[in-house]
Amino acid sequence: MKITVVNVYAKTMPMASAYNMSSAPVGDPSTTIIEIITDSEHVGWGEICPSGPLPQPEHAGSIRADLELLGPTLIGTDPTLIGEVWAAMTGTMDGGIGAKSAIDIGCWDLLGKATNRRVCDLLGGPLMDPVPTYHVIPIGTPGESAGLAERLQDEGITKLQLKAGGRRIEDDIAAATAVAGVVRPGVDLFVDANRGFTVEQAIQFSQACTGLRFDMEQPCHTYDECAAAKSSLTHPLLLDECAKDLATVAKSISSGVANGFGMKLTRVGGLSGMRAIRDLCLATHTPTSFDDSWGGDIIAAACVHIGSTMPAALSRGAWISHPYHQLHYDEVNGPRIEGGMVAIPAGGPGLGLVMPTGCFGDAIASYG
Ligand code: 0XW
Ligand code: MG
Repeated sequence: MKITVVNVYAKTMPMASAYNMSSAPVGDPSTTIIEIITDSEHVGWGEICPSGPLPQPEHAGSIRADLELLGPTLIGTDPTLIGEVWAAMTGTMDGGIGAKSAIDIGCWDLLGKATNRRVCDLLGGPLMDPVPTYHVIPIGTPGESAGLAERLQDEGITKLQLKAGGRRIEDDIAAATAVAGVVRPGVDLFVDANRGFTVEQAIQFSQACTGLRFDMEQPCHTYDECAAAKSSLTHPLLLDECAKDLATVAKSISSGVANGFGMKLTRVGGLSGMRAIRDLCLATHTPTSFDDSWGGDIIAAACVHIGSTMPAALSRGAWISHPYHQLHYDEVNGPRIEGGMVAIPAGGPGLGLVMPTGCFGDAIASYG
């Protein structure tokens, strides 16, 4: 199989409900869709959608600029030889991990279609189907947050992420206390400041909430700041944004800094990079989630496929943004939350999605 054309599409994802976090509210993100056309009957789909230009280094414009370099490089390569595709990409540019990750996802989709296997099967096989997910409680008042936590648990959600940061620490302490007070047995709670706390604030927050059952996710901006806070925290520490690569993940585990991860596929190399982190977490009994920043059915399907291959005891869930935009590309097979769980897309091999013709309009760029 050879890649003949790479098409790039842009699609705005209007918000269906408010979603704010310490760096900024999420406002109608623009997703980038990659269509990989080959000299066979198979087409592969990849996607990356930052939630905005503040919560992570990459944004729609930088990703599309990276694809201007990477797209031509892919022409003539065999997408089912994913290591060779990565060699071609890393031989083209040092950066661009987001665009490279989205291309990686499209290649796994094609490998599945070429071998008539689902992506989860190619990754070792699903240990769960459906897969647990977690739901975000945006930054709000204690009453709003506790009320949403109650409703979500009534809907079967068993993992809750409370957003924090970007306001008075007392307000975050009050919200966390209110939510922790309504979390039921068997439900996991974690408080994600998205890098919004200083070291001092992280320590103050944790010590003020001592005795409340939750994990703290990415409280401070950098790895070093989180490491500095760690010994003074009275809660397990999860790393997300600063866990930029396998080396950092390995270091954070071996040093005892990280008790788990919130992991985004397109920060670490797509399904290929996430597979390596999954395997390291398996080997060290370290829980991780399988997420991305935002996006539609394609990135959601990738998260659910690889999330299904993690034993439940080490799974922090596969997060999808569907509840906040309510959009599907594939109305039949697109991932959705039912009873706190997401089923593996069953539309066929690869990612299991059937993309309607022309569903993304005209390409904004085409290579090949
Ligand atoms: C909940 N997420 C995976 C989606 C949003 O982009 C924020 C992110 C996180 O946990 O940081
Ligand atoms: Mg996070």
